[in-house]
Amino acid sequence: MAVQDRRIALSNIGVAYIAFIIGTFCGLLQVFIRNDALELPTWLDYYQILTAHGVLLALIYTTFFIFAFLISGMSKTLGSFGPKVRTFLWLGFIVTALGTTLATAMIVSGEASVLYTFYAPLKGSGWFYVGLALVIIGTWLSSFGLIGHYIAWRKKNKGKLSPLFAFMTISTLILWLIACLGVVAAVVFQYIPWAFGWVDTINVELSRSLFWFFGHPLVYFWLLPAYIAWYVVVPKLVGTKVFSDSLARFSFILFILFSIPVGFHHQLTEPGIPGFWKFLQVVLTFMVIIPSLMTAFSMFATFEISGRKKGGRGLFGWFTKLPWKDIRFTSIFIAMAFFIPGGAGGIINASFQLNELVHNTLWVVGHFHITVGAPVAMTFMGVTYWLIPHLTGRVFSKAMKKLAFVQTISWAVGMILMSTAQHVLGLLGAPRRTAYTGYNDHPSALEWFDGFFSNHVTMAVGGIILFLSAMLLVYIVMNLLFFAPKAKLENEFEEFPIAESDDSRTPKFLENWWIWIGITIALIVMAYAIPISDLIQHAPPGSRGYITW
Ligand code: HAS
Repeated sequence: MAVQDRRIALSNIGVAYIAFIIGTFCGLLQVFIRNDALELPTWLDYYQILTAHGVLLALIYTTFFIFAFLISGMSKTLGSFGPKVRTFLWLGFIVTALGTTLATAMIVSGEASVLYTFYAPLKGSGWFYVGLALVIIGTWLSSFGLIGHYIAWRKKNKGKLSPLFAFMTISTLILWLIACLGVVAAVVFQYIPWAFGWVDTINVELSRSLFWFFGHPLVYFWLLPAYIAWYVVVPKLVGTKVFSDSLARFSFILFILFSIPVGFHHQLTEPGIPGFWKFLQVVLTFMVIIPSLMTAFSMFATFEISGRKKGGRGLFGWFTKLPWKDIRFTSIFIAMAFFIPGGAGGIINASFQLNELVHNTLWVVGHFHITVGAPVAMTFMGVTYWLIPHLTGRVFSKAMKKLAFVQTISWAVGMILMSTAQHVLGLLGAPRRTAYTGYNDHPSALEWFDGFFSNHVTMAVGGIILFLSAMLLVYIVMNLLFFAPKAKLENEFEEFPIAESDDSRTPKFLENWWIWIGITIALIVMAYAIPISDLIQHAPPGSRGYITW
């Protein structure tokens, strides 16, 4: 990889980890506030911290890290970028960073306590939405840069399938660009005019529907780069090839098709959307589970093939032959293990009737901590351990590897404690997004907190362990970025692990993007055209539309 490309990737990683530090600190404050153990100064409130925690970790850490990973992988697999692509990537980075700074300043100053989902009827300063718009524009510029690089590669390699990493990157970016259309429409045509006072009202239900048009595929924008590491990096770490090139590519295509027309599964309890459209989108949600099941199948097959090749016998003997002492593998394996209950929880959420039980409770908070907070975040951590030394040319020393193990295990323990407490409390009825102090007026609600997992101490212990683990990660990141000695010997250089993938039998039409974009648009029109046009036509004139909660 050219030095100039490394610099772009490292700058993205730098901002990702600045957001990570502030975001995790807000998370620590969060558990104390919920436990009534911390009284905030008058200029700071629970919702300010909750918004900063969600925006900085779920939206900003992920986005910058994802681009760092995709930029590195594209430069690695398709060759170094040309000057035009680099200009796009730098511009994208700068605009996203400017947007992040503006949006964070608004949150910290108390002008945008609208939570990371930021939809109406909550209202923030207009500048907060301008900041978000800049974040999206910045990611588009970076996406165009990477897509341009890919197009140039395909022109030079006519008739060839692109390397798996590049194929998966382009799928992720297509998904992202289409998904953003919903939130861009809401921010530009609804939130900004409303927040700056140019119009008096907003159609609340329309704005929420446009948000979730974006909000659900957003979670796959986080997940797919983690899946890239699972499909492309993990087989190399366990000493084998990609299990099936066509399965891997097809699973990513299914994500493009089915991750967008499903946003109503976040709005099942809301009025204004007829049951038929909700039901249709629930069915499509069950379709988007399939590529994850294919991924689970492919991962188990990869592990078994590798373990048996190394002499593992019997039904489960191969399991013991996996490279458990390699932190690059172990961290990602634990991440995968979290996705088994995480995915099962998602299926519960998506089931129309069961959603009634869990919606707007702490269960949902538990769900996203064991999806984005563990499978995705722990994969990014596992990637961090080798990606930074690969980019800086520094040594990932034995001492740091040991610390990385402590970091990984402690993150997993903290996440198990905290998310189990959140799931249990949610089932008992504890609402999400509610400062704990409110419970004092409802003595019967206090009984929720008497359980083994569902007590204050478990949640706080989980939260504290997570924070300590996060600080350990920051220490390792700083070491790998600035302080570790430069690698000199051949075996000290950290590799970018990319497994071989046999595409000789992969059908070429899988890489004909126009087919998949066409079907995606058809599915979106089928799932959204009528309910959205109804929402536009039937919003009571001059009112705020449908008030929901
Ligand atoms: Fe979700 C709410 C449905 C996946 C994130 N989700 C959320 C929210 C977030 C989020 C952030 O239908 C909250 C939004 C808010 O603030 O309001 N979710 C699903 C479904 C899936 C799903 C069906 N979610 C995710 C992923 C996320 C994420 C991934 C982040 C990255 N979710 C919902 C619904 C709601 C929701 C409703 C709304 C709830 C409400 O009412 O508000 C599926 O994609 C899940 C499919 C996954 C699987 C698992 C496959 C397992 C694998 C691991 C294999 C393991 C191996 C290791 C190989 C079927 C691939 C072996 C290890 C051993 C130990 C043996």
